[in-house]
This record gives sequence, C-alpha cells and structure tokens, in this order.
Amino acid sequence: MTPIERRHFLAGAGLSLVAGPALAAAKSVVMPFDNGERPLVALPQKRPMILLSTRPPQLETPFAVFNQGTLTPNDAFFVRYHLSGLPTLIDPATFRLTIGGQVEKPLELSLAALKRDFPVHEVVAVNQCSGNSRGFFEPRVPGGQLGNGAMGNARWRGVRLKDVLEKAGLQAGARQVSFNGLDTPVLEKTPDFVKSIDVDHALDGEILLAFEMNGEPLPMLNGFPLRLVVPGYYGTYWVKHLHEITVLEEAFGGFWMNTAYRIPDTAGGCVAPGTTPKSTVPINRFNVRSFITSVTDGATLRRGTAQLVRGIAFDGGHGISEVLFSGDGGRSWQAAQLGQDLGRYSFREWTVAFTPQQTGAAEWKVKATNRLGQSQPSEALWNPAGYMRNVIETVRVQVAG
Ligand SMILES: Nc1nc2c(c(=O)[nH]1)N[C@H]1C(S)=C(S)[C@@H](COP(=O)(O)O)O[C@H]1N2
Ligand SMILES: [Mo]
Repeated sequence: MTPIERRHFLAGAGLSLVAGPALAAAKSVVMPFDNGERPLVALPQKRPMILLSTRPPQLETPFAVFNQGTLTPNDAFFVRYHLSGLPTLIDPATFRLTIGGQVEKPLELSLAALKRDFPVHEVVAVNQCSGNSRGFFEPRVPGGQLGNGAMGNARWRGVRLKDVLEKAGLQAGARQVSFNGLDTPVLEKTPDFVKSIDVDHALDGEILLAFEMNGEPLPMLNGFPLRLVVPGYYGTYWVKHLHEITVLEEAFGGFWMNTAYRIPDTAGGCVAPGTTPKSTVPINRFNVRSFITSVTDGATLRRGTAQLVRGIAFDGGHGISEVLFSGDGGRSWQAAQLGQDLGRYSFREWTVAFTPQQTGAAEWKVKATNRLGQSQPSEALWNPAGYMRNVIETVRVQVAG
C-alpha cells in the first residue's frame, strides 16, 4: 500500500470507529450469560465481529471461526484496547522505534532498518486476553463481559527483542524493560498503557518485535506497524503500535503493572469466590485450556451415528501432551487424537470419533494436559478481576433417537 492509499484507509478507519448509525442496523449475537446481547460490527480490515465497546474498540472473535482452522484469520482476530486515543495515521516510512534508558547506545530504528539489520524469525503463538471468558464468572465480576472469543492463534514474523536489546547493549544493573505504544489516553488522569517484563525474560530469545501476522502486515487494530509478541503470556504484554522500549534500573511502577493485570499470589491465581486476595503478582503465563469447536450448545445429534468431534487446546508454552473427551458428562473419558504440531505456543487441534449411544440430553466435555502434567479444574476458579478462566468446558447437546 502506498502512503497515500494508507492515508485514505486510515481516514476511513477514523470514521468507522465512531459510526453510531451502523451499529443500530447491525445484526446481533447473544452470549450465554445475562446482558449478553452484542452487535456484530465490521471495523476496518475486519469481518463482522462481536462488538464489546466502540471507544476504545473491542471486538471478540465469533466462536465458529475456531473450527475453521488452527490459525485465526487476521480479519477475524480479536481486538482489545484500553485507551481511546488510537493512532489514526501511521506512515511506515517515517515510523521509528526507539530503544533507550539504561543502554550503552540508544537506538532509533526504522522498519526498514529492523528488517535489514536483524535476523527475521517466526513463531506460531496464541494471543489471549487475561479476561477471556470473564462473562462466565460466578459471582459476576466487573470488566469487559467477554465470551470465549478474546483469543486467537497466528503466525507472527519479526525480529527478536533480544537481538535489538543486545545491539543497544544493556548497562550493568538493568532490571526491567518497558514497552509503550502510540495509543494515548483521552483524559489527563488516565495512565498511558505501558507494560514491563524482567530483563531475563526480555533476553530469553522468545519475544518478537513482530511486523507480520499470517503473512501480512499487522492489521491496524492489531498493532500496525509493529507489536510485541510474548509467546505463552497473556495479551496484556503484547504491546501494539510499539514505538518506545526503555531499559530500567528498577521494576517499572506504572498503573498497568502495579494496579491492573494482577492475580492473587496463590496456586492457580484464585481466591474463594467473592473474597479479596491478600497479595497479588503481575499476571504471567497462560494456564491450560481446551475447547470443543465442532459442536455448539444446543446442537441435536442422532443416536448411533458416528461423530468426528473436533477442537483446540493450548497452554503457556510447555506443549499439550493429552486431550481427553467425555460424551457422558465426565463419567468416562477417551483420548483424542492430536493434530499437526505447529509449536508449543500454538493452538493444537484435536479430534475424536464418538458415537452417541443414549438418547436425551448429554454433556460433552474436554480436558487437556500439558507436558508438565498441568490440567484443567472441573470447578471454575475465581478471582476478582475475572482473569485466567480455564474450567473444563461443557457443551450441552440433544441426542435424538
Ligand atoms: N498499545 C496497546 N497495546 C496493547 C493494548 C492496548 O490497550 N494498547 N492492550 C493489550 C491487551 S490487554 C491485549 S489482550 C492485547 C490484544 O491484542 P489484539 O488487540 O491484537 O487482539 O493487546 C495488548 N496490547
Ligand atoms: Mo487483555
């Protein structure tokens, strides 16, 4: 796209993001929890998606998309922002990424320099919002009432954060690295969205500064022209429109690390429902999750007819080792077949052949285990921010005679 075309596109983006009348005419979907009605809206570069909020734009992926392939198409990938001051015009030719703070040599890199001066790497990795599935929390908790569509799996391409930091040279005593994007608060008191990670993590070679997603430039709403990809970690760290990296002597003290995105400092990051944690830590790696994608709640199936049940499983990067399926509400389980391995950070497809033998209502369940032996709880864990839901999922079906 030439700069002029891009300018046009972004002008369009600015208009569509505030399009009120279009919303009124939109079709809607109903999530299976109270106040779950949401319009389906197409924002720039996106197909019709489940709209959670317009300012800032927040879109959820319609769940059927997860049954159509292991990679989530760019135009169906969820969108989450905290600040409404979105960049509306980014010229890839003049865009610069700065690396400063406790470094030997501060850098200011163009996209062309990033691509030219550093080796390019790829990773297939799941991006999942901490609050994915928050709408299912009981008791309910404040925050975006999301279904299960605030996640997606993509092939990310970019350069390693490690390589860029090593070129700048970390000073002795460097402790954390912070990341800032081009989006800004619209109110003076709202803290800018800045995230940080420890230096050891920043240098482990896993994290990418990504400029491509599934073989295309990043969609505007997913962080064009550059975003952080932190495989295995919740989406909050995956800073979009990344333009400023700062190496710090101290742990970063900003709102989005010290107040928001914290979980109880307990095994499983949970507390008794309705209670307040005594101490908290920053949210970090995904727990284990799995979903049935080929059959949805309320489906009717025929007794004695073989079904190829399909779904996805993933974890924080140890890799899925086993998926079990139950067609009888968890009384008996059978092993599913794992599909192609796209790497330990990717969705892993699974399939299982199952023939319903009894008529009436049935509960189908799926449970995954990772290579560390971590699995999923049969009762939902709870925390006040509604993060990290990973209960064994249940789909309710009807078996006809
Ligand atoms: N610049 C910027 N980056 C951001 C955010 C944001 O508000 N601003 N939100 C984060 C959160 S909480 C999530 S879940 C992911 C979502 O990535 P996506 O919008 O590409 O799906 O972006 C992260 N990166
Ligand atoms: Mo998030």
